[in-house]
Amino acid sequence: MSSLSLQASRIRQQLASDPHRPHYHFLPPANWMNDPNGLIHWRGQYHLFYQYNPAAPTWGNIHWGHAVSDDLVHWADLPIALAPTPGGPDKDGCWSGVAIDNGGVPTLLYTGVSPEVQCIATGSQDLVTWEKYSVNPVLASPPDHLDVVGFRDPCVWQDNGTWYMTLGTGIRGVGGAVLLYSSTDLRRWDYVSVLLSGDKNATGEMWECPSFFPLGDKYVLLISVLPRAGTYYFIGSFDGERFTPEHQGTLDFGVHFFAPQTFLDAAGRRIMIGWLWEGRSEEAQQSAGWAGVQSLPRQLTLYGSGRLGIEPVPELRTLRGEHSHQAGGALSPAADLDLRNVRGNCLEIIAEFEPGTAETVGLKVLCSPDGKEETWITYSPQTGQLAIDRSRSSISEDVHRNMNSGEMRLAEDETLKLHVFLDRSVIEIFANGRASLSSRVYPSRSDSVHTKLFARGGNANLRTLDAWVMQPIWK
Ligand code: DQQ
Repeated sequence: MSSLSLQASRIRQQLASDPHRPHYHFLPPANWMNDPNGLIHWRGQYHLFYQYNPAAPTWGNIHWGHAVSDDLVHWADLPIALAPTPGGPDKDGCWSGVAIDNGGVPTLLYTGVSPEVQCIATGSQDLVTWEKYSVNPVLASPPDHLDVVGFRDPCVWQDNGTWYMTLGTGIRGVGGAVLLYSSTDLRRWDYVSVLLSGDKNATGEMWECPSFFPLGDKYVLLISVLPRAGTYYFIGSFDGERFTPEHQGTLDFGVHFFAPQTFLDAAGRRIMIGWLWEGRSEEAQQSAGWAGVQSLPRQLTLYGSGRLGIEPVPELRTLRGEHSHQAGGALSPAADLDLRNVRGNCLEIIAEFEPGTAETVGLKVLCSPDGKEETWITYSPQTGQLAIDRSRSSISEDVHRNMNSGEMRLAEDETLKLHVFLDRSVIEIFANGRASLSSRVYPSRSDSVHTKLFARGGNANLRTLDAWVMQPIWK
């Protein structure tokens, strides 16, 4: 083991007893992490770079952290990939960007601050050592004719020998937007167009971290909205200059999922990872010594008439430990069904319900025996709302309690299939392969490990439920 990984694993060990620290989601050994960056499947390994403050569990002093994985599940820490260069165009931070394969030369494009400019760095074949281009920045300012707020977060791809780059921005007074550039050599960039812009009253003043890619016979644009209010997707067509959305939706119904990036793996899967930010006070983050987690990798697909499918990658099954199965049965408002064999705070649960006449049906997780702490995952068949209710998740004063929800309608006779991952302070919920809701909760009691099923306002039916205790990804 190298001295770096020894040191990282020591720090991980020290923090491992923190009851809120996830066991099978990626996070750095300590301190602050935000956006995933530079996701790439390179020479058979998955690389994850990330926005990182190595000095404190608060945002600022932004470097690129780096981790590598053989299987998308277990990660090993690598040295910091990018650090601000004093006096350089990234002196105040190396902000978000991507990793690309430029004819065999690993290349990073990222935003240096301040002001926000685009920079480039090339790497060694193991992606561990990076050299910044001596004449950075490669793009110093937005087009003169646009009055923009923000100019950052390159997403770069090659098509027919031409490189394209999108940047997140906002047209002042109008709303969030994505700018499109092109280049033949990654170093000289020409402005092409406003790829898409939005209305500030509907989708915010600024769009961060645009991710633009083909999926099936369509194009997909992901954006993260500022002021921070979640992530949206658009599905549509692209004519080389403009993107015309045909369908749009909320990418994740929980507000904690932000700044996702995607990449294509060698098998041609479009895989997405997003940052799950904390839902507790800065003081609590300071005393924990860490903040920020990456979501589980999710595969994006197109289904039906151009809708977005979203599911956790199957590789996660390798973490499954002790299994329990619950046979089907009736659920009624008279009594919740306490799943005596499904206890813990590191679990995967797959449950299928017939909603019947119930107004709401779902699971209560991380429940204390006396019910003082519990988190409700609910579905309302009449309104199609999938929600998480965190109002009673913790008796601590210090946590976010608001409810998050989004609409996912079931077809007639379609059952509700919930796929839930609990990892201490992280909850990721997938529904029917086409909706996700990620959240953060901080139960304060060590006995908040019970799982129950409920129906309210009518009767529902559980078809079947399987649960597994999930293994940690670090030893
Ligand atoms: N985080 C980065 C920016 C990006 C924002 C800075 C999104 O590049 O716009 O840490 O969370």
